[in-house]
Amino acid sequence: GAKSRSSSIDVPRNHAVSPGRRGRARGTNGDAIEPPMELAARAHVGSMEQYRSMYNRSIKEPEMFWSEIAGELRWETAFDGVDKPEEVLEWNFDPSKGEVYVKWFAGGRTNMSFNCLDLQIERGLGDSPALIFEANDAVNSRIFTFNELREEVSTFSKFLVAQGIGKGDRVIMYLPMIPMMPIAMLACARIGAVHSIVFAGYSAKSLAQRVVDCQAKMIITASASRRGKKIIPLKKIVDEALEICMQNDGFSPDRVVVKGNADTRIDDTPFLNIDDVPFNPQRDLWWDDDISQYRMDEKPDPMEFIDSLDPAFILYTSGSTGKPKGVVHALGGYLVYAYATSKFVFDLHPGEDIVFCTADLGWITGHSYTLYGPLLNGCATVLFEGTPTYPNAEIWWNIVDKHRVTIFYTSPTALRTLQGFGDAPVHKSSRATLRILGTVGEPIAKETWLWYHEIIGDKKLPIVDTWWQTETGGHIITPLPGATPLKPSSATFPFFGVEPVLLDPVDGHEIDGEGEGSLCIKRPWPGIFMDVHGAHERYENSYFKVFEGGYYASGDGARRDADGYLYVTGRLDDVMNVSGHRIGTAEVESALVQHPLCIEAAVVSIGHEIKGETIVAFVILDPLRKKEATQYPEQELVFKVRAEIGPFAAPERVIVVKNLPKTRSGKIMRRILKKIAAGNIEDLGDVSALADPGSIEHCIQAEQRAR
Ligand code: 6R9
Repeated sequence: GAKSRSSSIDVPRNHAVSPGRRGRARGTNGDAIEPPMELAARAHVGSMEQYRSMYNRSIKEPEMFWSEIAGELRWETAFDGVDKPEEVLEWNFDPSKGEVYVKWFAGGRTNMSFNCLDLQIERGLGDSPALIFEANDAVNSRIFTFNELREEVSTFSKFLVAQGIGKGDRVIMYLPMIPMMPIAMLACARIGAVHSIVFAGYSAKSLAQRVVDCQAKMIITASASRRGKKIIPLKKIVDEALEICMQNDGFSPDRVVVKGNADTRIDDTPFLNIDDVPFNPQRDLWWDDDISQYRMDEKPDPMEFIDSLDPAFILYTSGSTGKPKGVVHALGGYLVYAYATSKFVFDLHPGEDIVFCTADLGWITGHSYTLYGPLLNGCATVLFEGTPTYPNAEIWWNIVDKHRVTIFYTSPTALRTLQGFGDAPVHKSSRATLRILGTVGEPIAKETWLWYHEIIGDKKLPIVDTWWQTETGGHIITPLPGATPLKPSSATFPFFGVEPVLLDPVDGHEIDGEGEGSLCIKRPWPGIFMDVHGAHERYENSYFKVFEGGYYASGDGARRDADGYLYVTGRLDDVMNVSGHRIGTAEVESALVQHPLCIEAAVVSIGHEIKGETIVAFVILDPLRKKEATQYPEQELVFKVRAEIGPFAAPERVIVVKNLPKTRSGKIMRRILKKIAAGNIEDLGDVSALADPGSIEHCIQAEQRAR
């Protein structure tokens, strides 16, 4: 459709407050909270003026802007464009003009592991802490300096090479948050192998699907994971997954490497007897038995510089169709963007800051901000194996005090959980070393934002509400802690190089000024993903063909206020967000209908106090199978979803119905089911498209009966 392509940049120009002054700002920006003065004085970006001028340059001269930042890292071979800046970035976002592609820093050769470790050691940080491991049970804590971490990584990369893993080979990790995970990730990066982390809460079937999709040559796992008082037998799940791979696809990875974990009793914790871990000597290796011989190995370190456009990793994420997408990030762009966003958004100073990002390494937040971003900036990162409420709700704040954490980054869902325990557990800690708080994963309600600010931050600390996605590699819309006046629940303004627009969902025109629309991005930033693994048409269809004219469509909606502040409101498509986990309605529906009892399913999410959203499934049972059914088909269907996807995707309620509200063309009207599930039946909106109006009354009654 026709659209105005204004080149205006949505950053408020009339911001009347000088940086560093706290309290009330003048102008329309009434209640915005100014950055703390001491922070602004030392920050990489210390005022809105500085942000604006850097931002404008990043849009006018992106090649120069990003070349300079890339130059702060090590390139074995310089990327093209040192003399001709226009070669730094080549791209096309518009499928009507040809294939969609983005190429940053082509011709350059670099290495993630080298930049995270060797470069920092060269700069004199060898004896500084790099990885601070806090176990589920505190007696198992351990700190690795940059030197020590490089030693571990180098040893493990020698092992990988000896196992026949090389550049481009895919390695899946299904591991708890223990040091072996970052060590294995950095070792893969060191030799150019492509890691794909599968969050250890996924089921055997989900793991199998990913193993086959990326044709993994090796799987690295642990005997078990320990989460609070729970033991999860990971190796057993891996064996189940590989059984499924063999049966369905005749595929098997060459090797499974197993790290012994949770095999000792600590106080009254449960543990896993090592003899109970299934082990296949033809295929499996114990990490602890086989690594030691490489420690003393005289062979040279296998570190290899690789092309900027080679894949750094694959990470699977949910979309609006049933099959998860393997998001592929290119090395050069991802490296530069993880580095730059960490530097500016967390205001990192090498050798000084200590980052505690609570995200599991199985999610993108863990990749970019638990591991790579802090190390690339010469900062220590905290790796916490446990949960926020074990042994009690003080644990995170104890870790903050114990390790003198300066940057704390978590999700609204975790904050809501802790808020439920009241303020007392927080007040037992000082949190005096903290400088910056961050949030990510879902919209943060004003109430939670204020609790974070007042109780955790003692009203002194800025909160960076960072909006971004697996696909974007790093922060996209976010405050800068030393510059941006904050408004609760607003992710504020775009990061450098990002040009966001709000598009009208109906005709696709750009909405300028105050308004609400579909959040899209007009041009590439270095962290943008380069493909969907093995499915380039999905890359184009899901992200670049949603609107005409060459836009990256995020799938989220957003609102812009009169001061230009952006508020991300949530997904516009069929993707749900449960406790910060992305889950497609189609994924859950396809799990449900795989149960012989279920012939049709419609899944929606409704608001939930702690989880943000929770899942409700409407199902039609097979009348012919009713007799063989158990007494509790609803429960069986919940188990089915747990087994197919993982416990975090289980519906909170399953409601049995005889028919579903559909349009005449057969599309399920989830909008109506959502209201029925939430008990919101006064105003169901426009129901004129319904094929059978009686289905609504039927579903309402079924919902009420099921309560
Ligand atoms: C980084 C990450 C991405 C989806 C995204 C959006 C939601 C993330 C948010 C946010 C509002 C924020 N989301 N951060 N919504 N405010 N600050 O979470 O990646 O797992 O791919 O999820 O999460 O809906 O589209 P991912």
